[in-house]
Amino acid sequence: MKTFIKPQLSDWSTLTSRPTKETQDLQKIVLDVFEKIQTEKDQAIIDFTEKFDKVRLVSLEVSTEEIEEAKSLISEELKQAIQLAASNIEKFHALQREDVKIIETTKGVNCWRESRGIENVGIYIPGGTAPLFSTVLMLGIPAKLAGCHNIILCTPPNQEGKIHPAILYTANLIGIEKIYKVGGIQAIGALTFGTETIQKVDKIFGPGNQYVTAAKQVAQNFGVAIDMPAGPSEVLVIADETSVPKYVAADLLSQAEHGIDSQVILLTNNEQILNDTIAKINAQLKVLPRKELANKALENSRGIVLNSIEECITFSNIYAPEHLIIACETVENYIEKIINAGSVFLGNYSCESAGDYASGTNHTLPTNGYAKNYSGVSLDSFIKKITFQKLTTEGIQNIGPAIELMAEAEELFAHKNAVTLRLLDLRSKA
Ligand code: HSO
Ligand code: ZN
Repeated sequence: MKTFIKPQLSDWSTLTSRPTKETQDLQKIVLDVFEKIQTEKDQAIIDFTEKFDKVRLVSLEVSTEEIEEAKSLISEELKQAIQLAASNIEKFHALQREDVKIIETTKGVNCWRESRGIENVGIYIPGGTAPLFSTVLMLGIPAKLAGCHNIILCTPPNQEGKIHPAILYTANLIGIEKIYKVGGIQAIGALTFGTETIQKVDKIFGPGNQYVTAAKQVAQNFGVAIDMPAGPSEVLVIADETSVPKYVAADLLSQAEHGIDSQVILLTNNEQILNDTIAKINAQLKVLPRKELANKALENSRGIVLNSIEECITFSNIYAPEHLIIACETVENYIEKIINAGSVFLGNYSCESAGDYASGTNHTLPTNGYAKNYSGVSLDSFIKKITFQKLTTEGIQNIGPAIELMAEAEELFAHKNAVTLRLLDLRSKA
């Protein structure tokens, strides 16, 4: 971790920047895979899975026997932990439902909005170094609550053609019935165009590597929506003399262990806290199984001493972190000053892991500065809101003349006529 003591304001733009990464232009690769999927469908999926995942599948769909086997492979303790997390995530997201509110904008003119679940949604769960079954909860539970009709889960198989049992157990627990063994670009292609087995969807959710990210971007050109632009995971911790350095170190490392491109930032008004935290990071790092990954991530990371906690918040608002931890005992004064952050953790006991797994909030959050203009995944991500209106005779009489005038001024006479014809009828009836 690079350290900076009271840097000049002129250095802030560099200090709040993300590490620049050479991103390969993957568009061409994605388009080639997509084209083959459009013409050869399931066969293309099976061939790409053999090429990229090194396994020739007989069936793309996960069978009930495989689900049953997965259930038998998960310990009772882990099942209960997943159930606790699921229950909290459900409680938090169920609260996001909104009542229909009807407003009579003018006498006889009633307007309201109603929510409808997006009919077909795709959930992508990466395989690879960590089987993120917690993400199944974070995406599947709001999708279910929103009333999405078809929830399609895609996740890559290992070389034995299997899916991690915790992913299958979790998906089954929350009632996801359509699970397919497909990952990478080919998964996003299948969800975008549909195949004989895998249904086309309207919106694709979930994290993934650079291929998945590129494929989700391209999928948008084919009429599919995506959850949000993706980038490496990040945390910014603000600490003062009331913080506990070993907790701060553990929180920074929990984000650093996600991958070599993760970024962690420590801001403090106290140089001693910075030094103590770095010492704790070094000690804790030694025994982490993913220490190589975490160490690489720390090379991109910064520990910065600023003049005050207020200044730390200002810095954080410019950086717009995915996760913001304010590890100070008195945090209430700072809450309203937070403008840009994906999810905020307050005090010494609110570790990011709580939100990653089990407190109830969603862990699919905007990275890479997108917390300035995007929210994390919520129930809203899985619904559309449709506006309704009903005008009575009194309603059209009340606002009709204004509409006629406006339509005429825009030189749209058919618009004007739609009102005039009705008003004439009403006048003749009167
Ligand atoms: N911190 C990750 C989510 C996660 N952590 C899943 C553990 N499992 C991105 O917000
Ligand atoms: Zn995490």
